[in-house]
Amino acid sequence: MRLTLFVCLIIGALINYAAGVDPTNFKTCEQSSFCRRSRKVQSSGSKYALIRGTLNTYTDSVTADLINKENHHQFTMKLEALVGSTFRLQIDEKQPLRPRYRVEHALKGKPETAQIRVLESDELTITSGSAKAVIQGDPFRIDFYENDVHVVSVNAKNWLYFEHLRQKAQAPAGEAADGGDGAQQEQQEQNSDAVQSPSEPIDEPGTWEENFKSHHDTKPYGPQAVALDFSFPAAEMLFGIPEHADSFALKSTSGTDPYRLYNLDVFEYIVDSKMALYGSVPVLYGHGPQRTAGVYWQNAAETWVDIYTTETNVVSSLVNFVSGSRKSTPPAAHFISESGIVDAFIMLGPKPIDVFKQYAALTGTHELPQLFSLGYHQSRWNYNDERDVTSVSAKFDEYNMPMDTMWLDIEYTDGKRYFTWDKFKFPEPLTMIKNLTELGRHLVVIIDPHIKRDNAYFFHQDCTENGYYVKTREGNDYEGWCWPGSASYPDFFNPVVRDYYASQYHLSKFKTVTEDVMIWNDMNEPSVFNGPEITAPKDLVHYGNWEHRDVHNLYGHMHLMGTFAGLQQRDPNQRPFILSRAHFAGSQRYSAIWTGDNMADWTHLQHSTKMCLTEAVAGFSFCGADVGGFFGNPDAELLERWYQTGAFLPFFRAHAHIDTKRREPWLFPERTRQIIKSALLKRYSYLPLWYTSFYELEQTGEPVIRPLLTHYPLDKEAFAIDNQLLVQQRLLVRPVMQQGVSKVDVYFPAIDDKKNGDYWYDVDTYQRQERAGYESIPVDENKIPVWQRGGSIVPRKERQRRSSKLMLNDPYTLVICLDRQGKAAGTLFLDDEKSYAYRDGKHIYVSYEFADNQLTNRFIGKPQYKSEAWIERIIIAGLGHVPTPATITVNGISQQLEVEQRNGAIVVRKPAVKMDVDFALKLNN
Ligand code: NBV
Repeated sequence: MRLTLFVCLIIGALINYAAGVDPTNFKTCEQSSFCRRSRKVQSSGSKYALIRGTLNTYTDSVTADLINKENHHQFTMKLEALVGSTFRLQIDEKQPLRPRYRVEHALKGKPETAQIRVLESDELTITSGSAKAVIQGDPFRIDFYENDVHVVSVNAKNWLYFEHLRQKAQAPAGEAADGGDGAQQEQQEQNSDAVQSPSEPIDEPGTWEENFKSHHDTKPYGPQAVALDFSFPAAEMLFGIPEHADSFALKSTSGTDPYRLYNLDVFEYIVDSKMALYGSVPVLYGHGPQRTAGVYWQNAAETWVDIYTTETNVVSSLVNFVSGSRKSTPPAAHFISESGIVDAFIMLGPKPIDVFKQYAALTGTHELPQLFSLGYHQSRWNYNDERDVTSVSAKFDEYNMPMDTMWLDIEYTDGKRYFTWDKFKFPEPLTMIKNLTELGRHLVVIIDPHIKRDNAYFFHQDCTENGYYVKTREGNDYEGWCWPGSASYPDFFNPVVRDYYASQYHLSKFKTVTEDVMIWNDMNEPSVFNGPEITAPKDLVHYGNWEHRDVHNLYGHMHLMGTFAGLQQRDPNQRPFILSRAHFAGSQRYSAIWTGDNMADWTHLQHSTKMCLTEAVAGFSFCGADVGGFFGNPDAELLERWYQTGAFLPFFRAHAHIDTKRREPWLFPERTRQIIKSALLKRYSYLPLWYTSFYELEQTGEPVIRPLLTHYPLDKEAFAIDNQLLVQQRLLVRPVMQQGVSKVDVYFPAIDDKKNGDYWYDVDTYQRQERAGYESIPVDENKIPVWQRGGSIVPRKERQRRSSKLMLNDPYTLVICLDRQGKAAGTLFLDDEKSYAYRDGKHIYVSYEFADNQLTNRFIGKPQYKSEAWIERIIIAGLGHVPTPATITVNGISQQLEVEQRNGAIVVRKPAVKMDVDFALKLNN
């Protein structure tokens, strides 16, 4: 019986995978009763006011009580100032029937608070540095200012909505308490009092229990939604709230469903969609030419976000037109969550980079990854056995293509029992791993969170005996279906379970790997084949007696915490590499992410840059998409273009579904092989830039890849561009992502409103673009359109190796592209590429500057890492003359160097200066 069910589920799953997403497997806002209820407020407004005389003022915060004027329920409101122009607003019930869930573990620590000054008049004005909040009592509203410019309003639309916990008044009308689909429900709604205020307790269908398809949600605590609106008066567009397969600029949700944040395993997801995907990061930004601000809505329950954009607001434009007013309704977002409290961080900018850093100050950054993880990863579901792994690795050598990491998907395990190996296919994993390691390569193995319910499996025994699994309402171990068949799910919210889980990664336990084997955590939304919306039921119970409903979007995050701790404990001096599918705010501290099960078509390729740009501004710089597309078989052209695009996204991995044709590069004709090889080599030549960028991300919170608006905030044309990206402020990348094109339109952004642009140098030819605006750029099949910004210096390594590890001591090339003033600057970071020694200063961090025909270096901190590397070549573009010779001075001794011309640049050959030495290189006029 069980076996039949399992086979049906697997077949069902595979059919689903083959047939594409079935949207009816996932709820719409209408089918989600809290979303429906909370959204209704948009037409009627709500009535919350501060209660006079309840104000308390502290050195860094104010508190006051709030009342719902319709039902008289009371709430506490706390507004706290944080360092770095950020406020935190928390609203909770004053006396809830039971505590409401407050998100833990997303912030990197307790945020540092800042002193405030309070001025009480009709309104309450709270100032902290250049940040100011003005609280209005009735109706409750807060306006936030940065340097006296109004940037964010809270509750300006009066959509605050807080369902207080209450006793169920009476049994819900009829048995059909159904929040799901069906005419019956609609009828019941029509019968209900149409003018009834949505802030009154109403027992409409779905309030106290809810059905979706065959699933029943018992909702033991009843309705408990929270919702609030945020307006951005200085903004013209909104972006953020990954993960959606949609454009970078958020679209209006008028007439559509809101964007949904609910970690889900969506098969063959569709693009241009607001449907939820694997990750949920509730951070949203509003950007306009003068100001950028953001809101981090810290809530881990299912969340929907309605978006109001300026452009689509036809009514307000008409009103403005008629009244002659130039003011339009500012863009706004309405966050709606199923449970928890209001916990919102309002980040006031003023510039895009400031607000990204403010968010990073709250939730942290990825730590400096090991260099190998920035190289190229070769994966598929599955490499079948040891021979397969070894021979794929050998083929990369045979074809002289660099590759750093081989991946093993679920089939390496013994019957999907994680931490075990299939002994027939992989009889000698340690030997296989050693062979890879000796070649300078790594192995990553998958470890999913579902645990096979097999009494002979040690992990299941331990979890059962110790009560480590997530529980049903009745207190039993929850049992769902996933790859192993019947499976249970460790409750990673329990610190004891996390410790246990972490210890499984220790080599004393997981004996068949080495400390160099890294981890891929998949299916951690969690994915449950027979669960509602392919995930866990909301009425499951976690550690601390919290419902799954409260914490759903954090499950993967807690899983990652366990894995990260395990890898750090396994080898305290090696930086862990983890790839995760599910993620929440703060998961970037533990893992890289990828965009899940995309498809081998051009629109999915196009969405790889859109999605990773959004992830990057939400903290996840370490983002990539399956190169080639997971489902389906890419033709040669698509595969080539996908490699070229992937080479300029931070996480660069080819991966494919088990049913796809093998697609390792050598299986394609010579021409394709060459194109892929040159994309790989290009990636490896830029590793020093990627590495330095990740170091700087960790130090400053500045994303590695960035949307154009980051550095061109004034240029409205650039705001929504998401087929181009910046790598720091140094490269502009516009991958070719359309079929059969011989040219692409590239937008060179303007630095001011007079349409002046930076200089941009084509990295292959050094041909210079001097004006802002669109240019049509010819592209052949080999071309990856990439420019280096005039004014920047980029470190590269140009020797071809089998893997990044073998490049450790290879010499550097510095590429200097001059700006209009003949100047340039840039940094380089290097260390042992693997350990935490850099945190004790064992690194070289150097800033190069070019001005007045002279290149100099300056060390940031004392260089304390002994590197064998040296500078082999200096390329200077934009000089306008060929200076022969150049003179280098090291330790007071000068030497003349050869200079030659290469394309539009000059090359100074063999300065041969070590990386930790001061030097000056003078060019003749
Ligand atoms: O483990 C198998 C796959 C994996 O290859 C893919 O990358 C994940 O996103 N996994 C999902 C489970 C099933 C996918 C159909």
